[in-house]
Amino acid sequence: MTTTEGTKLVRAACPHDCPDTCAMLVTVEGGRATAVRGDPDHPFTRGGLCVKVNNYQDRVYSPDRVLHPLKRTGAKGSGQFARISWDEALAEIKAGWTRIIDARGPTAILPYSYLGTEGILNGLNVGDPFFNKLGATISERTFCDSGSCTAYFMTIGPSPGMDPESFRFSKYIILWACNTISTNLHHWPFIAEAKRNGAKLVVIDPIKTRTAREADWHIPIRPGTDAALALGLMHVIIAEDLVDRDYVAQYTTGFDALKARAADYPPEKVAAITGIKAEDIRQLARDYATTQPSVIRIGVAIERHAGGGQTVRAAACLPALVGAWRRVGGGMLQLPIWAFPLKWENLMRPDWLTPGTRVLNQWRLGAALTGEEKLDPPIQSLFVYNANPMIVAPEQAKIRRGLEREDLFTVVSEQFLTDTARYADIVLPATTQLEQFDIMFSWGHFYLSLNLPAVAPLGEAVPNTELFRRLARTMGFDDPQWHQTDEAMAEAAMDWANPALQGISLASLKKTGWARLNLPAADAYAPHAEGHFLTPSGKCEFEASMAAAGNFVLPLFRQGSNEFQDGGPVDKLPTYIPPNEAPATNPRLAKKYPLNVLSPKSHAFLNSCYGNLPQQLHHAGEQRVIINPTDALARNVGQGSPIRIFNDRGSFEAVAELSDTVMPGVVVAPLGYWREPSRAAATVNALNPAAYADLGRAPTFSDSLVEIEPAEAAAAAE
Ligand SMILES: Nc1nc2c(c(=O)[nH]1)N[C@H]1C(S)=C(S)[C@@H](COP(=O)(O)OP(=O)(O)OC[C@H]3O[C@@H](n4cnc5c(=O)[nH]c(N)nc54)[C@H](O)[C@@H]3O)O[C@H]1N2
Ligand SMILES: Nc1nc2c(c(=O)[nH]1)N[C@H]1C(S)=C(S)[C@@H](COP(=O)(O)OP(=O)(O)OC[C@H]3O[C@@H](n4cnc5c(=O)[nH]c(N)nc54)[C@H](O)[C@@H]3O)O[C@H]1N2
Ligand SMILES: [Mo]
Repeated sequence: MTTTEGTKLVRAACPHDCPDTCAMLVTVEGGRATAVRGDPDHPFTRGGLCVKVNNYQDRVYSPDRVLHPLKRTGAKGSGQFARISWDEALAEIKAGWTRIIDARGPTAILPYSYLGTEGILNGLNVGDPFFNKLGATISERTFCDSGSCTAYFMTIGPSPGMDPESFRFSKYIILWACNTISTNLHHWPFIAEAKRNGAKLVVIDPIKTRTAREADWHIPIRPGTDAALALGLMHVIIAEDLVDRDYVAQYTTGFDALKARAADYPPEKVAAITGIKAEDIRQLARDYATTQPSVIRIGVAIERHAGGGQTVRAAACLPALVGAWRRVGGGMLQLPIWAFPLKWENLMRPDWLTPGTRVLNQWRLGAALTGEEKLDPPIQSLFVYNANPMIVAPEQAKIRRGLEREDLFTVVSEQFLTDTARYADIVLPATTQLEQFDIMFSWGHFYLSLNLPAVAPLGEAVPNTELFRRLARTMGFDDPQWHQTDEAMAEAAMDWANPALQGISLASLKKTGWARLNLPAADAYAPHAEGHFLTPSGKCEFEASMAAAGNFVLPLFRQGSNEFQDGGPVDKLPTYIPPNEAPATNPRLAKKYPLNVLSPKSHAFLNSCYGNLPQQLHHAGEQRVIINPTDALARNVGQGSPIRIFNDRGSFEAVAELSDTVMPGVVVAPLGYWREPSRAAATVNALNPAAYADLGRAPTFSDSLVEIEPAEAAAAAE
């Protein structure tokens, strides 16, 4: 862009797995990036970056970056490595994999990845063509919103839903299991503007988060009981005749059946389940139904318990019931990502899948590696990129035991020696966003962005696209796929002829950096004012016709495969499935472990990214667990004192933060701290279960009971 002497400004886009996908401007002086800032002209980013990313250049130039291929020299996990060349690393991989494939076949190899970068080229699907071609076990990646997607598709279909910018026009906003100020910061100004214009903001969350503190009404709820609340709201809306009958008649299916279902959830019963007063449930239902346009923003956290999918089904029925979709600023926001016309088949190459190839869900990593899950052939090699399973996946102790296996050949592509990479046999160096080209969609706004490389790759780091080109060459694959440049891949990744991309091209993006999809403007966008839902019936399906075929996971979360196993029957109507682990449903377990642990996102980390970097660690402080003073007193736990948090799955240590921002019976351990430097070499996922939620194989992180004791007591007892 603008060039003064030796200085240039390069257009980039934040790579992180976050709804905001900020437009960034990178200052480069003498070939070195010296600053990043938000693009002030971008209508969503508006010039600001968050505490995680506003010093991104320090991530790029961190002395801890992995800049060369490494080979393990010490015990697994010791962090002892020696530098080797790329040729040596690739030769090791070829030898290891050839041996394994000859002996046990390619499904003995398991790829494991998620969204270290969200770029369309380097992100979710970058490894799929390679592993599909290789015939490795298919990795089912249901880390985030998979249950929500299945439920949303069953109810509304793959609709972008409301424009996040249209929140300016909302009069009643419900943030449901969503901590916007920490996890979707750039959406906040639109909500704040609505508030200034008189909108009411309600936050439904067991914790009084930064966002809940800004709300007109914070409603604490027992974790995992949200579907009961949604059904209770429907009960009141129907009983008090607050239904938009015309909208329901024209644009929905199954109202009578839904009415009968909702009849089972009178406010008093729902109060006993959720811990919310019956009068408050009535009030919320009346205000939500009558203050139009009203909108529900669901967070990803809403799916993280046994009934997570049906919870999203229930929430997605509410806007149609009250006719909220009729007006700009009304409806629901799940993931606007469905607005981006991608050519997924070019990204994933499902045509290279071998029918019947084994699928392994990523929550099962610990069980698979330890042999608890009987697999034939067993997993002999693990290839991790864009992910840090030791920190983000449940059953941490099992994962560690699995990664310690001497007979497991582990390769990790990383920017840093994470808790996972420390267990690798081979580590491959990965570039950061400032060193690579990518094109970015967003799951929080309607802008397509281009990320141009600002600086040359550091050391011998390579983008993921190049990583898989090299692996393909190593394994003898020579399809045109592996000869494409990144730009050619970007051309092939999008359906440029789609009306949503009219007037937008790679060439135009190179000039502007970003462009709003060709959709109606935010003040005119009411996608379902007259129905047009993207379900089989074209209506909002209270009674989901797709439920008859059972549960499913979107192919994009499973390398393009649409062969789903274990799809049991699904209730056609939204229903309340109680948590697996709660005092009301599992009193025996709750006697031993009375506290429900939540592990939401940290304000200063991005999942586990930045858990090792000084600015963000300084902001976050030591790993702490927030506990209500009543619960703390009963356990002899004082402010700032060291504690042990445990259940039958594992334990970790942290310091106690006493605060009535969490309801009694709930404790909070923010996600993202690294294991190795922690007090007892363990983090919160040591405690969390690998059980699936009801739909889309979503995780059950909010469905986990624990107990807490002073750490001294734990030490004395040993
Ligand atoms: N700062 C920061 N921002 C991020 C991320 C990050 O790590 N850090 N990660 C990004 C990613 S990958 C994602 S998916 C999004 C997630 O963004 P959010 O969906 O906002 O995720 P969380 O912070 O995990 O959870 C939000 C709130 O849900 C509440 N909650 C948990 N269980 C329940 C429940 O059963 N019912 C109700 N009503 N509330 C519940 C938690 O208390 C928490 O305050 O954030 C993205 N943005
Ligand atoms: N307890 C609990 N567990 C959770 C959650 C929770 O709320 N609570 N949230 C879940 C959710 S919503 C999500 S999305 C997942 C996130 O799971 P992950 O996507 O695994 O998240 P990160 O911890 O950020 O790990 C990404 C890794 O990729 C690396 N990386 C970044 N860019 C690149 C690149 O270009 N190339 C390569 N090769 N590597 C790169 C980063 O350094 C980082 O170590 O975690 C899930 N796990
Ligand atoms: Mo996520």
